[in-house]
Amino acid sequence: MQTSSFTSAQAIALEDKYGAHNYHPIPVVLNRGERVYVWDMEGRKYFDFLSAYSAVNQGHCHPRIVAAMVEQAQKLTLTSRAFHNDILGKYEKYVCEYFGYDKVLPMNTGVEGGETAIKLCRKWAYDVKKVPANQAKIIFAKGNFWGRTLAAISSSSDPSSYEGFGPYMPGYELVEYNNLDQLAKALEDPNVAGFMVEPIQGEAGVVVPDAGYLKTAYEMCKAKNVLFIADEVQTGLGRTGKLLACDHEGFRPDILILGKALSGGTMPVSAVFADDEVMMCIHPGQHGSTYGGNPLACAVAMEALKVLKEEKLTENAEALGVIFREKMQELVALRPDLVVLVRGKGLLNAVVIEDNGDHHTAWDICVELKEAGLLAKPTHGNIIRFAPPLVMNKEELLECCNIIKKVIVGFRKHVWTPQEEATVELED
Ligand code: IF1
Repeated sequence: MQTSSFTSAQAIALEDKYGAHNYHPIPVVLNRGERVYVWDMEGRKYFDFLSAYSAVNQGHCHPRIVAAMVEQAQKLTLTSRAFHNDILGKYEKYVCEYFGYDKVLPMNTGVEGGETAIKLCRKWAYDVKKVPANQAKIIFAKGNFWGRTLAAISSSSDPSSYEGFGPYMPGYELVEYNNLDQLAKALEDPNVAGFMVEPIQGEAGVVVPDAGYLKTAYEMCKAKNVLFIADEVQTGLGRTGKLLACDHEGFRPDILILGKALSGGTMPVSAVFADDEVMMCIHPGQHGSTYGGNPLACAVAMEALKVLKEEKLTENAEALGVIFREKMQELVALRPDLVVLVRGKGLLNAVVIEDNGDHHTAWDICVELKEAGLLAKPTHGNIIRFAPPLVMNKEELLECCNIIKKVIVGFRKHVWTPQEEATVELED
């Protein structure tokens, strides 16, 4: 029973008055999470099908991760990198062996991971590849998303990300995602240092490239002495049914960026991996972060990775993903007017909604899903991303599929009033 008199409406009003309006959340105020569930302030329980954008792969408030966090927090939380601490080296050894790289560079957020990867790649281009000073180029795929910094939005092809924030970072080139001809053309330039890509484009709407695209792109980069940089901030750590999404195609990126679920959703922890040839291009004073590699992050991330392995979450994601897509495919048959297609890998999936361009339908479905006890959020107007924590079991997944089915089958489109139009901002 909820005894507090502070209501969801009041919590939302406070955010509205005192917080920047850079988000438009689904109107639900959460105050507790456990495994695949979250609860709102009124005590209603929901299945979480966003997992904080895949940061909570291990489930909300995983007891082992929370325990590791509390234990370390009572001993030592932060030293900065001006001094050594007794856990950083152990963490670095653990993760390098876990992912199969010579070295790791610890950071905090995913976007810092991307920035770090690009700095590393440029430095390698000048020191090793011998690209003339300030001429290094990084290729990105259209539709990419790797965060909100100026360097990140400079590579974006989405106006809502970049418009109004120029001037932009030079030295970038965009090619179509899933287009090897365009990549081949771009790779002709001898000053190209790297190709940075998401194995599945998350923000773009869980866009899965053709089988073989990534591996071939990697081989093409190899042939041109260009570094393949995999942004696995969202796709990594079991989410797609393999430890890394690149594992589906059996190759190891030259630079690997991880974040989000590296800490099981408890705090920002990111990491960039490379072998010595690349990582040893960075020297003291050239890169870092006050919090990067902090003892608390190290303890939490090690436990988060142990949980992932010991609870076989990757295997679970693979198995449940097959069932989920099968069930969603049934909805395509049941409501062809509403459900266009389902795509994804493991437990990173999206359902594309037919909305005749109104861009309200997916939002309305998500609001109905919320009312039915399941939280998901639309992206790009008509795509609903479904990404539950990987600790979900089959019974729970089937229960969730039934909730989605009930909502979709019973859904009736309605035309928005001008007032609804004015109050709901549909961007992510
Ligand atoms: C927001 C989406 C997800 C990412 C990849 C790096 C980062 C992200 C592949 C940066 C971040 C986020 C951030 C979040 C929305 C979001 C997102 F909706 F845009 F598409 F996950 F699906 N690389 N993704 O997906 O990591 O610095 O945020 O830790 O609100 O901006 P970060």
